[in-house]
Amino acid sequence: MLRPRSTATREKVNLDGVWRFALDGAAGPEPWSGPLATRLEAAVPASYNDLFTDPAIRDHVGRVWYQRTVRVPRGWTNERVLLRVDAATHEGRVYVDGALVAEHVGGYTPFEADVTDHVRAGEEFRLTIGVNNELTNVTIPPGTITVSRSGRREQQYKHDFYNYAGLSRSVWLHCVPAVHVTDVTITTGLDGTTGTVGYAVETNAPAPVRVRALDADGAEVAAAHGTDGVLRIDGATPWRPGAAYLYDLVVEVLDEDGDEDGDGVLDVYREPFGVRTVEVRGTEFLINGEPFYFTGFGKHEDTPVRGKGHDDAYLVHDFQLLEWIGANSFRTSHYPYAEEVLEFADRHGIVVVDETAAVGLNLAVQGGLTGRPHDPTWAPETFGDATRDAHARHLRELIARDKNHPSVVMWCLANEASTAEEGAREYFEPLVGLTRGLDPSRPITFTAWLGATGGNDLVADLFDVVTVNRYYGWYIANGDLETAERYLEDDLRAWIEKFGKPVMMGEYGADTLPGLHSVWDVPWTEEYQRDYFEMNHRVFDRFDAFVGEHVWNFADFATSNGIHRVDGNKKGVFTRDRRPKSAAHALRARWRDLNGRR
Ligand code: BDP
Repeated sequence: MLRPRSTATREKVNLDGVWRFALDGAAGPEPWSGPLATRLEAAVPASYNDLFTDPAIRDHVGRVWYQRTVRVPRGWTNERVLLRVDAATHEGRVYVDGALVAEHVGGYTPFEADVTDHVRAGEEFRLTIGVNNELTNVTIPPGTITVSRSGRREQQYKHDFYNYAGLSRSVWLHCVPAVHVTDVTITTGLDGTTGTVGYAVETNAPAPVRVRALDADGAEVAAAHGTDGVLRIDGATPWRPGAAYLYDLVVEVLDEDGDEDGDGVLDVYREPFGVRTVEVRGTEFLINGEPFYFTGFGKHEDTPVRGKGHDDAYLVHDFQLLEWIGANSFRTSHYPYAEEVLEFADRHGIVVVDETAAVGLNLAVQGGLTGRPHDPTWAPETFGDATRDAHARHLRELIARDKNHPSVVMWCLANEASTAEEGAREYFEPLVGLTRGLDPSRPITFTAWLGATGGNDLVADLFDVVTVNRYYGWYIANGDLETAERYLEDDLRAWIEKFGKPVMMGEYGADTLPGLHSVWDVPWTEEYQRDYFEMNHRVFDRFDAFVGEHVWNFADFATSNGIHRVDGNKKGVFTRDRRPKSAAHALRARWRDLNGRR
Protein backbone atom coordinates (compact mmCIF):
# COMPACT_ATOMS: atom_id res chain seq x y z
CA MET A 1 0.00 0.00 0.00
CA LEU A 2 1.42 3.35 -1.05
CA ARG A 3 2.30 5.87 1.60
CA PRO A 4 0.46 9.20 1.30
CA ARG A 5 2.80 11.81 -0.18
CA SER A 6 2.53 15.37 -1.35
CA THR A 7 3.38 15.70 -5.02
CA ALA A 8 2.32 18.08 -7.78
CA THR A 9 -0.98 16.18 -8.01
CA ARG A 10 -1.49 14.98 -4.42
CA GLU A 11 -1.94 16.67 -1.07
CA LYS A 12 -2.19 15.37 2.46
CA VAL A 13 -3.39 16.64 5.81
CA ASN A 14 -2.05 15.13 9.00
CA LEU A 15 -4.77 14.49 11.58
CA ASP A 16 -2.54 13.91 14.61
CA GLY A 17 -3.28 15.82 17.78
CA VAL A 18 -5.66 15.51 20.69
CA TRP A 19 -8.91 13.65 19.97
CA ARG A 20 -12.00 13.06 22.08
CA PHE A 21 -11.79 9.64 23.70
CA ALA A 22 -14.14 7.22 25.46
CA LEU A 23 -14.35 3.61 26.48
CA ASP A 24 -16.99 1.58 24.73
CA GLY A 25 -20.20 1.65 26.73
CA ALA A 26 -19.42 5.03 28.26
CA ALA A 27 -20.41 6.90 25.11
CA GLY A 28 -23.81 5.51 24.19
CA PRO A 29 -24.75 2.67 21.87
CA GLU A 30 -23.72 4.42 18.63
CA PRO A 31 -20.82 6.71 19.55
CA TRP A 32 -20.29 7.69 15.90
CA SER A 33 -23.80 9.09 15.51
CA GLY A 34 -23.01 12.40 17.22
CA PRO A 35 -20.41 14.21 19.32
CA LEU A 36 -18.76 11.70 21.66
CA ALA A 37 -20.21 12.16 25.16
CA THR A 38 -16.96 12.32 27.11
CA ARG A 39 -14.65 14.61 29.05
CA LEU A 40 -11.60 12.56 28.10
CA GLU A 41 -9.13 13.43 25.39
CA ALA A 42 -6.31 11.26 24.06
CA ALA A 43 -3.16 12.01 22.09
CA VAL A 44 -2.76 10.61 18.59
CA PRO A 45 -0.39 8.98 17.89
CA ALA A 46 -0.08 7.14 21.20
CA SER A 47 -1.26 4.00 22.88
CA TYR A 48 -4.04 5.13 25.20
CA ASN A 49 -3.15 2.82 28.10
CA ASP A 50 -0.59 4.92 29.97
CA LEU A 51 -2.11 8.33 29.22
CA PHE A 52 -4.71 8.11 31.97
CA THR A 53 -4.56 7.36 35.69
CA ASP A 54 -7.74 5.31 35.65
CA PRO A 55 -6.93 1.57 35.78
CA ALA A 56 -10.23 0.82 34.06
CA ILE A 57 -8.79 2.46 30.93
CA ARG A 58 -5.35 0.90 31.20
CA ASP A 59 -6.75 -2.60 31.64
CA HIS A 60 -9.78 -2.21 29.36
CA VAL A 61 -10.48 -5.21 27.17
CA GLY A 62 -12.62 -4.28 24.20
CA ARG A 63 -13.30 -1.23 22.08
CA VAL A 64 -12.49 2.41 22.70
CA TRP A 65 -13.59 5.42 20.64
CA TYR A 66 -11.64 8.34 19.22
CA GLN A 67 -13.29 11.32 17.61
CA ARG A 68 -12.46 14.68 16.03
CA THR A 69 -13.77 16.98 13.36
CA VAL A 70 -11.89 17.40 10.11
CA ARG A 71 -12.21 20.08 7.47
CA VAL A 72 -11.59 18.98 3.90
CA PRO A 73 -9.36 21.55 2.12
CA ARG A 74 -11.52 23.63 -0.15
CA GLY A 75 -9.33 23.04 -3.18
CA TRP A 76 -10.13 19.32 -3.24
CA THR A 77 -13.35 19.66 -5.26
CA ASN A 78 -12.38 17.36 -8.11
CA GLU A 79 -10.17 14.96 -6.17
CA ARG A 80 -10.66 11.53 -4.66
CA VAL A 81 -10.46 11.94 -0.90
CA LEU A 82 -8.88 9.15 1.12
CA LEU A 83 -8.61 8.55 4.80
CA ARG A 84 -5.62 6.52 5.95
CA VAL A 85 -5.03 5.05 9.39
CA ASP A 86 -1.39 3.99 9.80
CA ALA A 87 -2.26 1.65 12.69
CA ALA A 88 -5.28 0.85 14.85
CA THR A 89 -4.25 -1.78 17.36
CA HIS A 90 -5.63 -4.40 16.91
CA GLU A 91 -8.84 -3.73 14.98
CA GLY A 92 -10.20 -0.46 13.60
CA ARG A 93 -13.60 0.76 12.50
CA VAL A 94 -13.86 4.15 10.83
CA TYR A 95 -16.98 6.31 10.57
CA VAL A 96 -17.38 9.50 8.58
CA ASP A 97 -20.33 11.21 10.25
CA GLY A 98 -22.82 8.31 10.47
CA ALA A 99 -21.32 6.12 7.74
CA LEU A 100 -19.03 3.17 8.33
CA VAL A 101 -16.27 3.59 5.73
CA ALA A 102 -13.60 1.08 6.76
CA GLU A 103 -13.00 -1.93 8.96
CA HIS A 104 -9.62 -3.53 9.43
CA VAL A 105 -8.16 -6.31 11.53
CA GLY A 106 -4.44 -6.26 12.36
CA GLY A 107 -2.85 -3.71 14.62
CA TYR A 108 0.42 -2.95 12.85
CA THR A 109 -0.45 -2.43 9.20
CA PRO A 110 -2.22 0.56 7.62
CA PHE A 111 -5.61 0.72 5.95
CA GLU A 112 -7.52 3.34 4.05
CA ALA A 113 -10.95 4.23 2.74
CA ASP A 114 -12.11 6.31 -0.20
CA VAL A 115 -14.45 8.78 1.48
CA THR A 116 -15.10 11.01 -1.54
CA ASP A 117 -18.81 10.30 -1.54
CA HIS A 118 -19.14 11.15 2.17
CA VAL A 119 -17.37 14.51 2.32
CA ARG A 120 -17.35 17.88 0.56
CA ALA A 121 -14.39 20.11 -0.19
CA GLY A 122 -14.29 23.05 2.22
CA GLU A 123 -16.66 21.46 4.71
CA GLU A 124 -16.24 19.67 8.00
CA PHE A 125 -17.07 16.12 8.90
CA ARG A 126 -17.04 14.15 12.12
CA LEU A 127 -14.43 11.39 12.13
CA THR A 128 -14.94 8.59 14.66
CA ILE A 129 -12.62 5.63 14.97
CA GLY A 130 -13.39 2.61 17.14
CA VAL A 131 -10.33 0.58 18.15
CA ASN A 132 -10.55 -2.86 19.69
CA ASN A 133 -7.59 -4.43 21.53
CA GLU A 134 -8.93 -7.97 21.78
CA LEU A 135 -6.74 -10.87 20.77
CA THR A 136 -8.14 -14.32 20.02
CA ASN A 137 -6.87 -17.57 18.52
CA VAL A 138 -7.62 -16.18 15.06
CA THR A 139 -5.82 -12.85 15.40
CA ILE A 140 -2.12 -12.16 14.79
CA PRO A 141 -0.75 -11.98 17.44
CA PRO A 142 -3.05 -14.44 19.16
CA GLY A 143 -4.55 -14.30 22.64
CA THR A 144 -7.40 -15.55 24.78
CA ILE A 145 -10.01 -13.64 26.73
CA THR A 146 -10.89 -15.05 30.12
CA VAL A 147 -13.25 -13.96 32.87
CA SER A 148 -11.79 -13.95 36.36
CA ARG A 149 -13.62 -15.09 39.49
CA SER A 150 -14.30 -11.47 40.31
CA GLY A 151 -16.03 -11.15 36.94
CA ARG A 152 -13.33 -9.15 35.17
CA ARG A 153 -12.70 -9.75 31.49
CA GLU A 154 -9.00 -10.29 31.07
CA GLN A 155 -6.82 -10.53 28.01
CA GLN A 156 -4.26 -13.35 28.10
CA TYR A 157 -1.50 -13.61 25.53
CA LYS A 158 1.62 -15.61 24.93
CA HIS A 159 4.06 -12.75 24.57
CA ASP A 160 5.56 -10.75 27.39
CA PHE A 161 5.37 -7.18 26.02
CA TYR A 162 2.39 -5.13 27.16
CA ASN A 163 -0.67 -5.22 24.94
CA TYR A 164 -0.64 -1.50 24.19
CA ALA A 165 -3.52 -0.38 22.01
CA GLY A 166 -5.09 2.58 20.27
CA LEU A 167 -4.18 4.87 17.40
CA SER A 168 -0.45 4.44 17.80
CA ARG A 169 0.53 5.94 14.45
CA SER A 170 -0.58 8.87 12.32
CA VAL A 171 -3.96 9.36 10.67
CA TRP A 172 -4.12 11.15 7.32
CA LEU A 173 -6.62 12.74 5.00
CA HIS A 174 -5.16 12.82 1.51
CA CYS A 175 -6.29 13.29 -2.02
CA VAL A 176 -5.41 11.74 -5.36
CA PRO A 177 -6.61 12.62 -8.87
CA ALA A 178 -9.41 10.64 -10.52
CA VAL A 179 -6.91 8.55 -12.51
CA HIS A 180 -4.02 7.68 -10.27
CA VAL A 181 -1.22 5.33 -9.33
CA THR A 182 -2.37 2.65 -6.90
CA ASP A 183 0.83 0.63 -6.48
CA VAL A 184 4.51 0.62 -7.38
CA THR A 185 6.87 -2.32 -6.96
CA ILE A 186 10.61 -1.83 -7.33
CA THR A 187 13.21 -4.61 -7.41
CA THR A 188 16.83 -3.77 -7.97
CA GLY A 189 19.92 -5.59 -9.13
CA LEU A 190 23.55 -4.88 -9.90
CA ASP A 191 25.11 -5.80 -13.20
CA GLY A 192 28.75 -4.79 -12.74
CA THR A 193 28.51 -1.08 -12.05
CA THR A 194 25.10 -0.79 -13.70
CA GLY A 195 22.08 -0.73 -11.44
CA THR A 196 18.99 -2.48 -12.76
CA VAL A 197 15.66 -1.22 -11.52
CA GLY A 198 12.71 -3.46 -12.21
CA TYR A 199 9.44 -1.59 -11.81
CA ALA A 200 5.76 -2.46 -12.01
CA VAL A 201 3.12 0.26 -11.75
CA GLU A 202 -0.58 -0.21 -11.12
CA THR A 203 -3.22 2.41 -11.81
CA ASN A 204 -6.92 2.49 -11.04
CA ALA A 205 -7.77 2.87 -14.75
CA PRO A 206 -5.81 2.09 -17.93
CA ALA A 207 -3.58 5.05 -18.83
CA PRO A 208 -0.11 5.69 -20.28
CA VAL A 209 2.62 5.66 -17.64
CA ARG A 210 6.07 7.23 -17.63
CA VAL A 211 8.78 6.49 -15.05
CA ARG A 212 11.94 8.44 -14.36
CA ALA A 213 14.75 7.60 -11.96
CA LEU A 214 16.35 10.62 -10.27
CA ASP A 215 19.60 10.47 -8.35
CA ALA A 216 20.07 12.03 -4.92
CA ASP A 217 20.75 15.42 -6.56
CA GLY A 218 17.54 15.22 -8.55
CA ALA A 219 19.23 14.55 -11.90
CA GLU A 220 17.43 12.14 -14.22
CA VAL A 221 19.52 9.00 -14.70
CA ALA A 222 17.04 6.72 -16.51
CA ALA A 223 13.51 6.89 -17.90
CA ALA A 224 10.98 4.73 -19.69
CA HIS A 225 7.36 4.46 -20.74
CA GLY A 226 5.02 1.66 -19.75
CA THR A 227 3.63 0.09 -16.63
CA ASP A 228 6.52 -2.31 -16.17
CA GLY A 229 10.05 -2.82 -17.30
CA VAL A 230 13.64 -2.45 -16.23
CA LEU A 231 15.60 0.79 -16.01
CA ARG A 232 19.38 0.73 -16.20
CA ILE A 233 21.47 3.21 -14.25
CA ASP A 234 25.07 3.29 -15.45
CA GLY A 235 27.63 3.80 -12.71
CA ALA A 236 24.94 3.40 -10.04
CA THR A 237 25.74 4.21 -6.43
CA PRO A 238 24.59 1.20 -4.45
CA TRP A 239 22.69 1.38 -1.18
CA ARG A 240 25.08 -0.07 1.37
CA PRO A 241 24.80 -0.81 5.07
CA GLY A 242 26.25 2.23 6.79
CA ALA A 243 26.35 4.15 3.48
CA ALA A 244 22.82 4.68 2.30
CA TYR A 245 22.17 6.15 -1.13
CA LEU A 246 18.65 6.73 -2.35
CA TYR A 247 17.21 7.37 -5.77
CA ASP A 248 13.62 8.40 -6.46
CA LEU A 249 11.35 6.71 -8.93
CA VAL A 250 9.00 9.37 -10.27
CA VAL A 251 5.92 7.66 -11.66
CA GLU A 252 3.61 9.70 -13.87
CA VAL A 253 0.21 8.81 -15.21
CA LEU A 254 -0.33 10.63 -18.51
CA ASP A 255 -3.38 11.65 -20.46
CA GLU A 256 -4.23 9.89 -23.70
CA ASP A 257 -1.81 11.78 -25.92
CA GLY A 258 0.99 10.70 -23.58
CA ASP A 259 1.84 14.24 -22.44
CA GLU A 260 3.01 15.24 -25.90
CA ASP A 261 1.73 18.75 -25.27
CA GLY A 262 3.74 18.82 -22.00
CA ASP A 263 0.56 19.43 -20.09
CA GLY A 264 -0.88 15.98 -19.66
CA VAL A 265 0.39 14.64 -16.35
CA LEU A 266 -2.67 13.33 -14.52
CA ASP A 267 -0.87 11.98 -11.45
CA VAL A 268 2.63 11.95 -10.03
CA TYR A 269 3.91 9.64 -7.31
CA ARG A 270 7.45 9.51 -6.00
CA GLU A 271 8.93 6.41 -4.41
CA PRO A 272 12.46 6.38 -2.98
CA PHE A 273 14.55 3.29 -3.64
CA GLY A 274 18.07 2.01 -3.16
CA VAL A 275 20.01 -0.10 -5.62
CA ARG A 276 21.16 -3.17 -3.76
CA THR A 277 21.03 -6.95 -3.85
CA VAL A 278 20.48 -9.48 -1.10
CA GLU A 279 21.33 -13.14 -1.40
CA VAL A 280 22.03 -16.18 0.70
CA ARG A 281 24.78 -18.31 -0.76
CA GLY A 282 25.92 -21.38 1.15
CA THR A 283 26.34 -20.21 4.70
CA GLU A 284 26.84 -16.54 3.77
CA PHE A 285 24.42 -13.63 3.87
CA LEU A 286 25.41 -11.31 1.04
CA ILE A 287 24.45 -7.67 0.50
CA ASN A 288 25.67 -6.41 -2.88
CA GLY A 289 27.66 -9.63 -3.14
CA GLU A 290 29.60 -8.94 0.05
CA PRO A 291 29.28 -11.00 3.25
CA PHE A 292 27.24 -9.17 5.85
CA TYR A 293 27.44 -9.85 9.60
CA PHE A 294 24.46 -8.50 11.57
CA THR A 295 25.25 -6.59 14.75
CA GLY A 296 22.38 -5.05 16.64
CA PHE A 297 19.18 -5.76 18.48
CA GLY A 298 15.71 -7.00 18.70
CA LYS A 299 13.84 -3.79 19.52
CA HIS A 300 10.36 -2.79 20.57
CA GLU A 301 8.22 0.23 19.87
CA ASP A 302 8.01 1.17 23.51
CA THR A 303 8.46 4.43 25.38
CA PRO A 304 7.14 5.88 28.62
CA VAL A 305 3.66 7.41 28.45
CA ARG A 306 3.27 6.89 24.69
CA GLY A 307 3.49 3.09 24.89
CA LYS A 308 3.73 1.97 21.29
CA GLY A 309 2.92 5.43 19.96
CA HIS A 310 5.32 6.51 17.24
CA ASP A 311 7.56 9.36 18.35
CA ASP A 312 10.02 11.15 16.05
CA ALA A 313 12.26 12.24 18.94
CA TYR A 314 12.77 8.65 20.09
CA LEU A 315 13.19 7.63 16.46
CA VAL A 316 16.11 9.99 15.99
CA HIS A 317 17.60 9.20 19.38
CA ASP A 318 17.35 5.42 19.01
CA PHE A 319 19.15 5.56 15.67
CA GLN A 320 21.81 7.75 17.26
CA LEU A 321 22.30 5.11 19.92
CA LEU A 322 22.45 2.36 17.29
CA GLU A 323 25.21 4.26 15.57
CA TRP A 324 27.00 5.02 18.84
CA ILE A 325 27.07 1.37 19.83
CA GLY A 326 28.11 0.11 16.39
CA ALA A 327 24.85 -1.68 15.52
CA ASN A 328 24.35 -2.09 11.79
CA SER A 329 20.89 -3.65 12.00
CA PHE A 330 17.82 -4.54 14.03
CA ARG A 331 14.81 -6.84 13.91
CA THR A 332 11.33 -5.35 14.14
CA SER A 333 10.48 -7.71 16.99
CA HIS A 334 7.62 -8.59 17.28
CA TYR A 335 5.48 -6.71 14.74
CA PRO A 336 5.93 -4.35 11.80
CA TYR A 337 7.16 -0.94 12.99
CA ALA A 338 5.91 2.46 11.86
CA GLU A 339 6.78 3.31 8.27
CA GLU A 340 8.72 6.34 9.51
CA VAL A 341 11.17 3.90 11.14
CA LEU A 342 11.85 2.05 7.90
CA GLU A 343 12.21 5.28 5.95
CA PHE A 344 14.76 6.46 8.50
CA ALA A 345 16.62 3.16 8.20
CA ASP A 346 16.59 3.58 4.40
CA ARG A 347 18.11 7.03 4.69
CA HIS A 348 20.72 6.06 7.28
CA GLY A 349 21.91 2.70 6.03
CA ILE A 350 20.62 0.58 8.90
CA VAL A 351 19.65 -2.96 7.89
CA VAL A 352 16.26 -4.30 8.98
CA VAL A 353 14.89 -7.79 9.50
CA ASP A 354 11.18 -7.12 9.08
CA GLU A 355 9.09 -9.33 11.35
CA THR A 356 5.37 -10.09 11.28
CA ALA A 357 3.19 -9.78 14.36
CA ALA A 358 3.05 -13.59 14.65
CA VAL A 359 4.40 -13.88 18.16
CA GLY A 360 3.08 -16.44 20.62
CA LEU A 361 1.99 -19.26 18.30
CA ASN A 362 3.35 -21.65 20.87
CA LEU A 363 1.56 -23.60 23.57
CA ALA A 364 4.60 -25.77 24.22
CA VAL A 365 6.34 -22.95 26.14
CA GLN A 366 3.81 -23.19 28.93
CA GLY A 367 4.21 -26.96 29.03
CA GLY A 368 7.99 -26.54 29.13
CA LEU A 369 7.80 -24.15 32.08
CA THR A 370 5.27 -26.10 34.14
CA GLY A 371 6.13 -29.66 33.08
CA ARG A 372 2.41 -30.27 32.49
CA PRO A 373 1.01 -31.57 29.21
CA HIS A 374 -0.09 -28.73 27.00
CA ASP A 375 -2.80 -28.37 24.38
CA PRO A 376 -1.51 -29.00 20.87
CA THR A 377 -0.39 -25.74 19.27
CA TRP A 378 -1.42 -26.68 15.75
CA ALA A 379 -5.04 -27.80 15.92
CA PRO A 380 -8.36 -26.35 14.74
CA GLU A 381 -9.40 -25.32 18.23
CA THR A 382 -6.04 -23.66 18.96
CA PHE A 383 -4.10 -22.46 15.90
CA GLY A 384 -5.63 -23.95 12.76
CA ASP A 385 -6.56 -22.89 9.26
CA ALA A 386 -8.34 -19.72 10.38
CA THR A 387 -5.22 -18.59 12.26
CA ARG A 388 -3.08 -19.36 9.25
CA ASP A 389 -5.46 -17.39 7.02
CA ALA A 390 -5.07 -14.39 9.35
CA HIS A 391 -1.30 -14.88 9.29
CA ALA A 392 -1.37 -15.00 5.47
CA ARG A 393 -3.45 -11.80 5.26
CA HIS A 394 -1.02 -10.10 7.58
CA LEU A 395 1.96 -11.23 5.49
CA ARG A 396 0.31 -9.86 2.35
CA GLU A 397 -0.26 -6.50 4.01
CA LEU A 398 3.26 -6.37 5.42
CA ILE A 399 4.93 -7.11 2.09
CA ALA A 400 2.61 -4.72 0.25
CA ARG A 401 3.60 -2.00 2.70
CA ASP A 402 7.35 -2.62 3.02
CA LYS A 403 8.47 -4.21 -0.26
CA ASN A 404 10.28 -1.13 -1.60
CA HIS A 405 12.48 -0.40 1.42
CA PRO A 406 16.14 -1.09 0.68
CA SER A 407 16.80 -1.37 4.42
CA VAL A 408 14.57 -4.44 4.62
CA VAL A 409 16.80 -7.38 3.70
CA MET A 410 14.80 -10.29 5.11
CA TRP A 411 11.28 -11.22 6.23
CA CYS A 412 10.87 -12.95 9.56
CA LEU A 413 7.62 -14.92 9.40
CA ALA A 414 7.14 -15.63 13.10
CA ASN A 415 8.77 -15.34 16.49
CA GLU A 416 9.27 -18.48 18.54
CA ALA A 417 6.40 -20.49 17.10
CA SER A 418 6.22 -24.11 18.18
CA THR A 419 8.21 -25.38 15.22
CA ALA A 420 9.24 -28.72 16.70
CA GLU A 421 5.66 -29.78 17.26
CA GLU A 422 3.52 -31.95 15.01
CA GLY A 423 1.61 -29.80 12.54
CA ALA A 424 4.25 -27.04 12.34
CA ARG A 425 5.31 -27.92 8.83
CA GLU A 426 1.73 -28.06 7.57
CA TYR A 427 1.16 -24.64 9.13
CA PHE A 428 4.30 -22.97 7.76
CA GLU A 429 4.81 -24.50 4.33
CA PRO A 430 1.97 -22.54 2.65
CA LEU A 431 3.08 -19.31 4.35
CA VAL A 432 6.62 -19.79 3.09
CA GLY A 433 5.25 -20.39 -0.43
CA LEU A 434 3.09 -17.30 -0.19
CA THR A 435 5.99 -15.11 0.94
CA ARG A 436 8.30 -16.35 -1.80
CA GLY A 437 5.57 -15.74 -4.37
CA LEU A 438 4.95 -12.21 -3.14
CA ASP A 439 8.63 -11.33 -2.89
CA PRO A 440 11.13 -13.61 -4.57
CA SER A 441 13.90 -11.05 -3.95
CA ARG A 442 14.37 -11.37 -0.19
CA PRO A 443 15.53 -14.25 2.00
CA ILE A 444 13.20 -15.41 4.75
CA THR A 445 13.69 -16.57 8.30
CA PHE A 446 11.85 -17.34 11.55
CA THR A 447 13.15 -17.35 15.09
CA ALA A 448 13.52 -20.70 16.81
CA TRP A 449 12.55 -20.94 20.45
CA LEU A 450 14.56 -22.83 23.04
CA GLY A 451 12.51 -26.01 22.61
CA ALA A 452 13.21 -26.22 18.87
CA THR A 453 16.67 -27.58 18.20
CA GLY A 454 18.73 -28.68 15.24
CA GLY A 455 17.60 -32.18 16.15
CA ASN A 456 13.84 -31.75 16.38
CA ASP A 457 12.85 -28.63 14.39
CA LEU A 458 10.44 -29.40 11.56
CA VAL A 459 10.56 -26.27 9.39
CA ALA A 460 14.07 -24.77 9.22
CA ASP A 461 14.88 -26.35 5.84
CA LEU A 462 12.06 -24.26 4.30
CA PHE A 463 13.84 -21.01 5.23
CA ASP A 464 17.05 -19.34 4.04
CA VAL A 465 18.53 -18.27 7.37
CA VAL A 466 18.17 -20.01 10.71
CA THR A 467 17.66 -17.47 13.49
CA VAL A 468 17.82 -18.89 17.00
CA ASN A 469 16.78 -17.26 20.27
CA ARG A 470 18.82 -18.65 23.16
CA TYR A 471 19.00 -17.81 26.84
CA TYR A 472 21.71 -20.13 28.19
CA GLY A 473 22.97 -18.41 31.31
CA TRP A 474 19.57 -16.86 31.91
CA TYR A 475 16.51 -19.16 31.69
CA ILE A 476 18.80 -22.19 31.58
CA ALA A 477 21.99 -22.45 33.68
CA ASN A 478 21.15 -19.15 35.34
CA GLY A 479 24.24 -17.79 37.04
CA ASP A 480 26.47 -20.52 35.60
CA LEU A 481 28.14 -19.19 32.49
CA GLU A 482 30.54 -22.11 32.20
CA THR A 483 27.75 -24.64 31.81
CA ALA A 484 25.82 -22.19 29.65
CA GLU A 485 28.76 -21.94 27.26
CA ARG A 486 28.76 -25.69 26.66
CA TYR A 487 25.02 -25.82 26.06
CA LEU A 488 25.17 -22.94 23.64
CA GLU A 489 28.05 -24.33 21.64
CA ASP A 490 26.40 -27.75 21.24
CA ASP A 491 23.10 -26.15 20.35
CA LEU A 492 24.51 -23.91 17.62
CA ARG A 493 26.67 -26.67 16.20
CA ALA A 494 23.61 -28.91 15.78
CA TRP A 495 21.79 -26.28 13.67
CA ILE A 496 24.84 -25.55 11.56
CA GLU A 497 25.64 -29.19 10.88
CA LYS A 498 22.07 -30.22 10.17
CA PHE A 499 20.97 -27.46 7.80
CA GLY A 500 24.15 -26.06 6.23
CA LYS A 501 22.55 -22.59 6.22
CA PRO A 502 23.63 -19.29 7.71
CA VAL A 503 22.76 -19.19 11.40
CA MET A 504 22.31 -16.03 13.44
CA MET A 505 21.29 -15.23 16.98
CA GLY A 506 17.95 -13.48 17.07
CA GLU A 507 17.82 -13.06 20.83
CA TYR A 508 20.22 -13.50 23.72
CA GLY A 509 19.99 -11.43 26.86
CA ALA A 510 19.92 -11.16 30.61
CA ASP A 511 17.68 -9.01 32.81
CA THR A 512 19.77 -6.34 34.47
CA LEU A 513 19.03 -3.77 37.12
CA PRO A 514 21.15 -0.69 36.50
CA GLY A 515 23.25 0.14 39.54
CA LEU A 516 23.41 -3.42 40.84
CA HIS A 517 27.00 -4.69 40.98
CA SER A 518 28.94 -7.75 42.08
CA VAL A 519 32.39 -9.28 41.71
CA TRP A 520 30.75 -12.71 41.27
CA ASP A 521 28.50 -14.11 38.57
CA VAL A 522 25.30 -12.73 40.09
CA PRO A 523 22.31 -12.52 37.74
CA TRP A 524 20.68 -9.07 37.46
CA THR A 525 23.99 -7.25 38.00
CA GLU A 526 25.52 -5.09 35.31
CA GLU A 527 28.65 -7.27 35.35
CA TYR A 528 26.61 -10.41 34.75
CA GLN A 529 24.94 -8.97 31.67
CA ARG A 530 28.34 -7.99 30.30
CA ASP A 531 29.90 -11.40 31.06
CA TYR A 532 26.87 -13.18 29.65
CA PHE A 533 27.34 -11.36 26.33
CA GLU A 534 31.06 -12.05 26.37
CA MET A 535 30.41 -15.78 26.82
CA ASN A 536 27.93 -15.75 23.93
CA HIS A 537 30.37 -13.92 21.69
CA ARG A 538 33.17 -16.39 22.45
CA VAL A 539 30.89 -19.14 21.17
CA PHE A 540 29.64 -17.24 18.11
CA ASP A 541 33.19 -16.55 17.00
CA ARG A 542 33.91 -20.29 16.81
CA PHE A 543 31.54 -20.79 13.84
CA ASP A 544 32.15 -19.64 10.27
CA ALA A 545 28.48 -20.19 9.38
CA PHE A 546 27.44 -17.67 12.00
CA VAL A 547 26.17 -14.48 10.34
CA GLY A 548 25.01 -12.23 13.10
CA GLU A 549 24.07 -11.32 16.63
CA HIS A 550 20.94 -9.46 17.71
CA VAL A 551 20.96 -8.80 21.42
CA TRP A 552 17.69 -8.97 23.34
CA ASN A 553 16.82 -6.12 23.85
CA PHE A 554 17.82 -2.64 22.76
CA ALA A 555 16.00 -1.07 25.73
CA ASP A 556 13.98 -2.12 28.77
CA PHE A 557 10.30 -2.33 27.87
CA ALA A 558 6.87 -2.60 29.45
CA THR A 559 5.32 -6.00 29.99
CA SER A 560 2.09 -7.19 31.49
CA ASN A 561 2.22 -8.09 35.17
CA GLY A 562 3.84 -11.39 36.09
CA ILE A 563 6.17 -12.99 38.57
CA HIS A 564 8.98 -13.06 36.00
CA ARG A 565 8.94 -9.31 35.53
CA VAL A 566 9.77 -6.41 37.83
CA ASP A 567 8.41 -3.24 36.24
CA GLY A 568 8.86 -4.71 32.78
CA ASN A 569 11.49 -6.67 30.92
CA LYS A 570 14.93 -5.46 31.97
CA LYS A 571 17.04 -7.14 29.33
CA GLY A 572 17.66 -3.78 27.69
CA VAL A 573 21.21 -2.70 27.05
CA PHE A 574 19.71 0.74 27.51
CA THR A 575 17.15 1.57 30.16
CA ARG A 576 13.66 2.49 29.05
CA ASP A 577 14.74 6.15 29.06
CA ARG A 578 17.76 5.18 26.93
CA ARG A 579 20.66 5.34 29.41
CA PRO A 580 23.41 2.80 28.78
CA LYS A 581 24.02 -0.07 31.21
CA SER A 582 27.66 -1.19 31.55
CA ALA A 583 27.23 -3.87 28.87
CA ALA A 584 26.52 -1.15 26.31
CA HIS A 585 30.15 -0.07 26.48
CA ALA A 586 31.41 -3.63 26.03
CA LEU A 587 29.11 -4.17 23.04
CA ARG A 588 30.29 -0.90 21.58
CA ALA A 589 33.91 -2.03 21.76
CA ARG A 590 33.11 -5.36 20.08
CA TRP A 591 30.80 -4.10 17.37
CA ARG A 592 32.89 -1.13 16.37
CA ASP A 593 35.84 -3.46 16.09
CA LEU A 594 33.86 -6.07 14.13
CA ASN A 595 32.42 -3.54 11.71
CA GLY A 596 35.84 -1.99 11.23
CA ARG A 597 37.23 -5.38 10.30
CA ARG A 598 34.47 -6.61 8.05
C1 BDP B 1 11.77 -14.61 24.21
C2 BDP B 1 10.74 -13.78 23.47
C3 BDP B 1 10.80 -12.30 23.84
C4 BDP B 1 10.88 -12.17 25.35
C5 BDP B 1 12.14 -12.86 25.82
C6 BDP B 1 12.37 -12.73 27.33
O1 BDP B 1 10.91 -13.92 22.07
O2 BDP B 1 9.71 -11.63 23.32
O3 BDP B 1 10.86 -10.84 25.77
O4 BDP B 1 12.01 -14.23 25.53
O5 BDP B 1 11.88 -13.59 28.05
O6 BDP B 1 11.32 -15.91 24.33
O7 BDP B 1 13.02 -11.79 27.74
